Amino acid sequence: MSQTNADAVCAWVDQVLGHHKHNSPAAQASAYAPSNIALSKYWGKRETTFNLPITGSLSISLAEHGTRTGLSVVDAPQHEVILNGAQVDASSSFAVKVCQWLDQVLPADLKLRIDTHNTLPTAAVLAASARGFAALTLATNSLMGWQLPEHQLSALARLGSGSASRSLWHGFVKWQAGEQSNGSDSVAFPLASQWPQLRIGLLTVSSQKKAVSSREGMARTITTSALYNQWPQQAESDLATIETAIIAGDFETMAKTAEHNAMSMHATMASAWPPLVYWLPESLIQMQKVWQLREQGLPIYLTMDAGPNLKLLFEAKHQADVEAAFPEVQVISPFE
Ligand code: 2P0
Repeated sequence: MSQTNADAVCAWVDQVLGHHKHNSPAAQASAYAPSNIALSKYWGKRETTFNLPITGSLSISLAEHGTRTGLSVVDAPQHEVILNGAQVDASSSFAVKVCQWLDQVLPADLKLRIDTHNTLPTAAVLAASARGFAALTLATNSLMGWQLPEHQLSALARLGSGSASRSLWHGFVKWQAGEQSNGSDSVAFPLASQWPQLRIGLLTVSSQKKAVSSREGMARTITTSALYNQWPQQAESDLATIETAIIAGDFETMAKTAEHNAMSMHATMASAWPPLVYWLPESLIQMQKVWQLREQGLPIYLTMDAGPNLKLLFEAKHQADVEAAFPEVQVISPFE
């Protein structure tokens, strides 16, 4: 991050927190944030210091599949980061990002112990940064007594990781791209619609850490993929279609558009250089199976993120058929 950009982030944070930046912290605080899966994806930034996206995106949160983060004040020279009970090496990318975020929002002499853990083992295969920075933001808001409005918490979470802006709520959440250079309008908010029959199936192909981070993958795609030129227009159109379909309770349109959106995002990745293919052979086997089942009349769709795992979209009335076809699937009911 250049010094000028870092200064711009500090100036914005100081403006948002005002005199609350120097509040006395509580002894400890804790917060929960769910994982989220984008139905219309975030892939590409117009600015990298504030994590400002080129397009809006829309996600569904995964209920009890998330992260709980506890914070306590420590008398130590550095923050201490604990992940699932184990101390994280201060040089790891996770610890570096967490400490950088904390140093932007806390008084310089305040150091914390950050104890963060997945609430369910399956959460381990879902991207950790979104729920991690959302839980960290909520817990810090509580520890420091900031009492910030939700849109500002969303913007603060975004500084840690773009998709974290969407993980502050349950249900459907929309992150609007915004236009301001300091991101004050690049915030997420929950949609009113509920969809109790909606089911998400996690199909884990691999839980290995990916070789290329989303952050690096997006940058590579934008700079080297000619196909990316068509992405912003499709992404905005898909987002609008999905939002309308959610309001109408139109499963086929919502899920078909989500799958098409994910496949198109992966096409921009594959046409980057060096090519970026997150799929494994087993991913393709499972994808073919989804398409075959759909040909046979089962209304089941898939979405995938920057990794090899599938997320299936279907409704409760087909859960037994989906479980019979994919015995290893983990089914999530986002609204129950
Ligand atoms: C999404 N992904 O909308 C998309 C789909 C991956 C594929 O948000 O650089 O980890 O921290 O802003 O938030 C992953 O991106 O990236 C992501 P940064 P982040 O869910």
